[in-house]
Parts: sequence; C-alpha cells; structure tokens
Amino acid sequence: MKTNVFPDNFLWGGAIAANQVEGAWNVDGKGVSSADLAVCVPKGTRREYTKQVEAGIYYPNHEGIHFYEHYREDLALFHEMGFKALRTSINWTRIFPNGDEETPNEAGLKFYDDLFDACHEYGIEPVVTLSHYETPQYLTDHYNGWESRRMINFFEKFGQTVLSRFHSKVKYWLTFNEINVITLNPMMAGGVDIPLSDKQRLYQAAHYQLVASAKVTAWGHEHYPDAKIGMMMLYPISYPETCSPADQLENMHFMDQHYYFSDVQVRGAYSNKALKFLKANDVSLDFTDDDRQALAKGTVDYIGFSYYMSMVSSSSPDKKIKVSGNMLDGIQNPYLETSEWDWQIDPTGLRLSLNQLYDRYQIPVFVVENGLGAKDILTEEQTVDDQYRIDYLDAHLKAVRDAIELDGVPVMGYTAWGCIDLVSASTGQMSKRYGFIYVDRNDDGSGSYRRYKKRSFDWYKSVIETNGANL
Ligand code: BGP
Repeated sequence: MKTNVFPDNFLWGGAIAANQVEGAWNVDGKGVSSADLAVCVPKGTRREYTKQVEAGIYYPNHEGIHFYEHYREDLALFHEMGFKALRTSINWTRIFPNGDEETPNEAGLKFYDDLFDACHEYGIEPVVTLSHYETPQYLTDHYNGWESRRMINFFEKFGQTVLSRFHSKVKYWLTFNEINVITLNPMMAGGVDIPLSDKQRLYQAAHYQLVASAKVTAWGHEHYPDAKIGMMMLYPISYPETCSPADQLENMHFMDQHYYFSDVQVRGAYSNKALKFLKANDVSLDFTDDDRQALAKGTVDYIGFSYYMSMVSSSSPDKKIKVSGNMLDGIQNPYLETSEWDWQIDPTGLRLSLNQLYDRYQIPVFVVENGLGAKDILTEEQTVDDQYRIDYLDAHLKAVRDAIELDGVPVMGYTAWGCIDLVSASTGQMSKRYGFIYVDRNDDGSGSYRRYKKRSFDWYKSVIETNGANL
C-alpha cells in the first residue's frame, strides 16, 4: 500500500456533459443545440445529425438520463463515493436559446445556480466546461456555426455571462471540450458541416474557436483572478509502428496535428510548424492583429485532457485502418487489448501522456476524462458485476500515481468519464456504459431511469477514501 502519493487537494471525481445527461431539451426556455439533432447509430458508425427535430426520429439526448430532474439524487450518490469534484458543462442553449440574444434566459441560469449550490452542499467542486459538443442550432442555421467570425462575439457573451454569474461558485473552468476535435468531427464540435478534406474551412473554424477561447480566458482572468481557466484536448498519444525513422517522422506529424491547438492555448501563438502546415495545405486564415493579441493574452492556467486509448502511426501507405477509436481510427497495436468498442486499452499510455504534456508545457495537468465504455448487465441483485471496469480504472489510476510519484508530474485531479451512465457522444447509445452507477435506460429509450450502484461504486469510494493508497 502506497500512501501520500496523491496530493491532499487532489480533485477526485467524475465527469459528465450537459447534453449527455440533462435531457429536458426543450424545457424552461432552452433552445435546440446540435446535440439535440444527433441520432443513435450502431457501433463503428459515425453519429448523424438531422437539420431540425423531425417527428418519428429518436433523439437520445432529448431525455439524457433525466439529470435535469434527478441531479440532487445523483449528487447524493457522488457524495457517497466521496467525490471532491464534478466536471460538467453549461448547455449554451439554456442560457442563450438561439445563441445571439441580447439577454440571457434566467430560467437557464437559475438551473445552474441550483446545481452548483447543490454541489457545494455536498462538498463537491464543480469543474465547468463552457462548450461541450452543444452548439446552438440557430447559430448553425443562420451563421453556419463556427465557420463564421460572428461566433467569437456570441461565445464571448455566453462566456462572460456565465463567468460573471457563477464565479463565486465555480473556480475551475474549461473553455471548449476537446478543442482539437473540430477538424475531426466539425458537426459535433462546431455545429458545422465541413468535409474533412476541406482544410481551409476546417482550420478557419478552428481559428475562430481558438480566438473565442482566448478572449473568454483573458476576460475571466482580468475579472476573476482566482478563477483557474484551462484548455481541454483529446490527447491521442501515438507510437511509431516501428523504429524506422520514417515511422518516427510520421508519428511526429500525427502528434503535431494535436499540438497545433495546445501550443496556441498554452503559449499564446501558433507555432512555426503550425504556420508551415497551413501554408503547405494552402490554408490562408482570416487572422487579424486583434486575434493575435487575443491569443497572446488568453493563455490557460492548466491542461485538461481526455484519455481513453493510444494510437499507432505508420509511414507504410498500405497500412489499413484496423481499429476504431475515439474520434480517430487507427492501426492495431499488437501489444494491447481492445474494449468492446475496439478502443485500445493502454494504461501506460496515460502515464506517458501526462509526462509528454507536462514536459512540453510545464503547467499543471488534469485528467478530466478517462474510462471504459462497456456493456453492463444488471443482475437479479440489482447491481452490475463490473470487475472489468475496476481493472481498467485501477490500472489507469496506477499510471497517474506513477506519473506523480516517479516522474514528478503535477496532476491536479482525475474525473472518471461518465461516472453515471449517460448517452454516448459518438454513437448516442446508452448501452455503452462508463458509470459507477447504472441507469435503467435502453438504446431505444425505454426504461425506468432508476439508478443502481455497480460493484465499481464501492471500489471507487474506497480509492477516494484512502486518497489512492489502496490502488
Ligand atoms: C469524449 C467526449 C465525451 C465522451 C467520451 C466517450 O471524446 O468528450 O463527451 O462521450 O469521449 O466517448 P463515447 O461517448 O463516444 O464513448
């Protein structure tokens, strides 16, 4: 048993996103967001979106897990596990239903007031993402989402509104969830339909998000110096397939696609390599002096990242895609096992990721998503024997522990993804479950929405109770 490795103020907890749990998609003045138009698709296929809500189509996010009504009950369960932190997001369309209104929707603000108050009653620190895959659909219809520079102002207004309203209740903020996903899944991350081959449009939309993020970060720092405002990226650590220099180079290029974003958010400017990449791809950005200043001013306090799996890069053109993954498909790593959804399970990759990010940027890092999506079976005893999830999380938390203890990485916290079962972002399925708490809801929407503790519930409780000493 190792003691005192995790810092006393380590933010142990769980992570959810508004659109994947809240439901109540059209309640109390909420407008339609991109997530409300996403349908449920089978494993291995990409989530599809309709242009408007259509009768007869099943939209899993409309109901979520009824967190909007059940959040007190759910927070009580999180508290029972000993959570110190809960990462969630503010659904933009609860605050500005269309996205471009002058005044916010008070009922939406009130919901988050109550939610954050309830978190504090349970001693849980909210960690809040401003935009987690929930772009107002009105902005998509009228401005083409993040393809328009106008989005910067709308996001600034949204960010300033919620920061000023909640700054006394929320200390930890993240601007965009997985900001590097806009070029991989623009509809999900930016409410805009751009072919993945169209780099000009993709990187322009990414630029506007980067500027918007920086502006809100700078404004937040100026007005609320105690606020900790971070960035959030999907960290797809990748290994070269062989020790051939060509594979190393390929691997470097792969990672550069992702550092493109974190370099801007942490260092305040595009790297030379990023500029060369844009040039090589004939991308010419609408990039003003004001943007440049905003990026320089709006650097972040910490790096939040999601980690589920590692990738492999190969220079061989004949390498076929063999495994699917989180937003990115890749090559099979023969040393790793895969989840039921074919994501490659690699705890050591998490230790390496923490090291790579800290070595590169020298600011605190925070694992804000990690977990195993699996099919669970509710037993007659009304629990789930999810030893496989315990094994996955135990191994990954040991990797975090090693990064802290052996490598000296300052890790702020760990929020397990989908700490209560929720709607999958990539497929819309409920059957892809991550939680310590089982929610009785099926892929077709049927179910009682009742909550049940899985075996992992008590396990995680004891991890937090012992501050990780029992790992
Ligand atoms: C991340 C997203 C989350 C979440 C998670 C798991 O990319 O930030 O919203 O859903 O992946 O993915 P999935 O739900 O597809 O299993």
